[in-house]
Amino acid sequence: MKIMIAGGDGFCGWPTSLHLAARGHEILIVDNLVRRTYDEELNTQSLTPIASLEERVRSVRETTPWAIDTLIGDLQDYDVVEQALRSFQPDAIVHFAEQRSAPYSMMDREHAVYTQVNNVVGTLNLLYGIKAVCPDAHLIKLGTMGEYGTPNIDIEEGYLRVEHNGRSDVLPYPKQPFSMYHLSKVHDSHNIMFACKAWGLRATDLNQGVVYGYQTDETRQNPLFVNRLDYDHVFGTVLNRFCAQAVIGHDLTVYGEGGQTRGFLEIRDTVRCIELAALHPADQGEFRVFNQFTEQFSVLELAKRVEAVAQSLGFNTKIAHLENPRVEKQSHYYHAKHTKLLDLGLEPHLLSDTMITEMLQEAYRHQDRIRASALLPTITWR
Ligand code: UPG
Repeated sequence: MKIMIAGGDGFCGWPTSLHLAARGHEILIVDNLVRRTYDEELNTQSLTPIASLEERVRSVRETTPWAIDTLIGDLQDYDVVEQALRSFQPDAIVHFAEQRSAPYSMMDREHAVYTQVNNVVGTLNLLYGIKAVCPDAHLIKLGTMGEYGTPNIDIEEGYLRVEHNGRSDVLPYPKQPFSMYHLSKVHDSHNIMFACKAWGLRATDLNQGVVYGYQTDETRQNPLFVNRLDYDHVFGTVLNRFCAQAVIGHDLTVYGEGGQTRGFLEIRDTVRCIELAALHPADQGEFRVFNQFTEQFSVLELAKRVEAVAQSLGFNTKIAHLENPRVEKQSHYYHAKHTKLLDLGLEPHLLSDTMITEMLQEAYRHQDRIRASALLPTITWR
């Protein structure tokens, strides 16, 4: 297949590009490299040293038979979108090209507006571009489990059967997102659903949980393929942050009680889920939703797992309960369905102590790159 990967330079996009290329698909990465600019703005950096996109793709060409091309551009510019789609004529478009940090979106008005405009306009341009250029192509959009929030009932995969005043219908599952960022994904979901209905496009919204890990079989193959690993309070996801904190003797930063429960998955499952969605496209006119995670944990459970493994390796690791900078329930019911990707053949890599050990060892190897000032949360929701 010809697969365009918008956001192919990022944390999920780069390993997905490699994974799909290694399986013989022809890849076009479209990316404006802004993820690297956020690091400069926030005075932080990936824990792992990463090559530039140019170096990454050059070394793919020199050392593998994989086909990856790049186009540097911003999806907010419709000409870029149309040019990419016309020249490449993709069968599928994977869309990661969004500002994906909740804290970043909550910094102030400017960052909230940037996040929502960037995300919503980029997706709208893609939808119009697909309609104009390749209406048969399958849009695979990264959504988030954070669209649903934490309702006191089971979370379904996208849709809920509702009985009301003696009638019943299957309706989009109610959305109670956690941040201005998560809201942008809700807006996207509505726009994509409408485009499928009105124009007959085909789309899959992958409501992904919190990702941990950073290496895949392909990123391990060459030091220039290594993926980024964020540990800072803005872009680092919680388990990866705990591993970085442990190796420099920093307390594990549990926000509040730590009863916040979320769906999680390892990055090796992220790339496989995208592949499964691409291999089994949505029907023409269908807006399909999959919940993309493999296990659920509370934040405190994860902290205890990391604490135990780190202590067994000789680190002096402790858990600290910080005042929660976010507005979120800290003790709640959580049960989210996630069977559709399993039905397509996903074989999950569940969280293991071996995995945590590898993460700690890797973080320890690069500990001199950790900026302690980037660890404590300074952005509040209030
Ligand atoms: N948390 C802590 N301590 C930390 C960091 C986070 O207690 O040091 C808590 C946080 O309050 C939240 C949970 O951990 O309850 C998860 O937070 P985090 O790992 O930052 O993930 P999200 O903010 O949910 O966002 C990530 C991705 C986003 C994606 C989402 C999927 O950044 O792009 O949509 O996971 O759920």
